[in-house]
Amino acid sequence: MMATQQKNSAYYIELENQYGAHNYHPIPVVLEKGEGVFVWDVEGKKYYDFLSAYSAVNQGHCHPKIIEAMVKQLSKIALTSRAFHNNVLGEYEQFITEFFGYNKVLPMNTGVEGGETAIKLARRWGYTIKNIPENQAHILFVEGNFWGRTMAAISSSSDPSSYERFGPFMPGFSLVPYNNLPALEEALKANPNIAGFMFEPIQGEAGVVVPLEGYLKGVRDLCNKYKVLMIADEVQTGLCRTGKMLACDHEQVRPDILVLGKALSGGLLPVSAVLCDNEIMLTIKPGEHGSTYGGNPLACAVATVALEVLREENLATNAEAMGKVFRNRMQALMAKTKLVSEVRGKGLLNAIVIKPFDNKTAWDVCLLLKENGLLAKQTHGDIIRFAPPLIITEEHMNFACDIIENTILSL
Ligand code: IF1
Repeated sequence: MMATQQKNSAYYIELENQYGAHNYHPIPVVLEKGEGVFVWDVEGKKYYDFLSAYSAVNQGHCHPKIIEAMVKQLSKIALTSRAFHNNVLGEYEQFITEFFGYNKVLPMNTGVEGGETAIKLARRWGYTIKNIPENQAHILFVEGNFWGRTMAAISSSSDPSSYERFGPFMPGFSLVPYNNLPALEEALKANPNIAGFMFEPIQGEAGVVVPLEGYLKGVRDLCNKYKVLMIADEVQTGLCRTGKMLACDHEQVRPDILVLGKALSGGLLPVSAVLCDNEIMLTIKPGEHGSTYGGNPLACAVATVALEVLREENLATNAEAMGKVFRNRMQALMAKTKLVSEVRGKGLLNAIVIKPFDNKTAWDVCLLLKENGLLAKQTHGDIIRFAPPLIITEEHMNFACDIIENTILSL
């Protein structure tokens, strides 16, 4: 009798290696269950989830209220396509546009589709309203940006690992330094055909790069001055992650186009949204943009409750408070070790910078954190991003910081 293969972590990792693309290098842990701030692997080991699926699980894993809304809608209808109307989309569109204060929403699925949609809207607005000559519309991005993996997204990237050997690239894109208003103004002054400026209010993938106080306001003023659409990619920073409903709220700035994703569904399915006012949104006519699943009844039902949960549970306030607890603990840790050279972030989007030591790196720290019951992932070599679900309590935040502190001091 063949010994039955024990379905442990090694079994699942080998299957992925054998049959899946090798487009990731995951931390070697195989998750089976998630609830709130915790996840469990197939051996039943429990971990703090300090990545939150890159900020898609702000409300905590499998939030009961969002699951309930999902199951209820699933018992009726999940997908109608936009060839027909349905009884969920309109009420969701009214809800989300009032929630964020815009005239209209264009519903999509992934964050990168949201970015693509925002760029198409900006270009179309450029031709229709700003009278930019056909095919001359230009979009400005910032160095260090990350908004996904499509050809347009990597065409705007400054990271060779994102774009190398995937050319040729989308024309009409160029980069300015992040967090640099004079450089932005110079670029805006130099080209009358710029339709939009797309950026993250805090750069996530770049390693939680927080711009100086006043940058968002400065961008807003320059976009007004040069009649360029301010496009805020809040796919990762939005939905209470940085301690406000939107990261732009820290400076009371209203982008012309707002891109949301990730936690818009509480981590249950891909849901993204692009919000803007009529002058921009109505430049796209019927049949000129869309997607099979965009605005499907299931996504709308889930996103409505996912947004309600953010408000009802005051997750922005909690993110602000727990982020302070985290950064205070990490500042105290910095004083005890030379391995941590910087702590930065806002709300519960934070990162520490690890000084390499006896050829160990941030990756090795993440492996040890996993052994000690906390999951996090490094970015760009020496930076570890820490982003737990926003429901985390002070007690659990301190337990988690104990794990981080003990792990780093053990090195
Ligand atoms: C992966 C990174 C984070 C994003 C911002 C748009 C998108 C993303 C600011 C696109 C997506 C994801 C992609 C995901 C890992 C994660 C990530 F490490 F890749 F860069 F969060 F920092 N704007 N970020 O961060 O949204 O199309 O993925 O829904 O594995 O590639 P998407």
